[in-house]
Amino acid sequence: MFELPPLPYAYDTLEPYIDARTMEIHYAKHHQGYIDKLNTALKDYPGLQNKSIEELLSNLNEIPEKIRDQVRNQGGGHHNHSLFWKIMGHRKTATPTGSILTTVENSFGSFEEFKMKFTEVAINHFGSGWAWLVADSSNNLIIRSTSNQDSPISEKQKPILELDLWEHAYYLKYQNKRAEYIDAWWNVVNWEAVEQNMA
Ligand code: MN3
Repeated sequence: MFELPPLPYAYDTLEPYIDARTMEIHYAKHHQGYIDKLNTALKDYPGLQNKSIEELLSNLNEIPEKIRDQVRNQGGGHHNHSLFWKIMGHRKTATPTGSILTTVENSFGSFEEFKMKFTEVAINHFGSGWAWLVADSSNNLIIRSTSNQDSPISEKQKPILELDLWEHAYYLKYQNKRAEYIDAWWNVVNWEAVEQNMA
């Protein structure tokens, strides 16, 4: 059965940009909730319980139709949040350096250009979902968003950087002001973790 992975830092580590209360509810309640519901969906499918979350989401067509939506939504919720915690943390560098910076510059012109485009996609995404930097199968970098808890890995894209756009990620501190949340979030991106995702 799937379990909540440890949060790699304390609830208040991302203060003041992301507040401790939001982190606690988001991690201990929302993420745990996706895992509980995923486990419930897989209860009668021991063959699927042995698969990794990546395997399940990469092959949604092979999931029995009866639980496919649950695996897509709850499994996606589990996987997306697991990735999201990792790409945040105490920031060591204000902007990416080294190979990730070069790759971003090659794909988007400059880091500022990349940041602007990603922010625009995140602000303009309608409703709940995620903003992403992904690599496609030819290793092209793409900025996109997905709805609900849909994962790019279901479309053979590799997640590199992601931002939770659900109101539960920011409502306590920012209410309806998604743009302010996004602006603050750039301060807690852990570029070393993002670079590892790119490798
Ligand atoms: Mn969330």
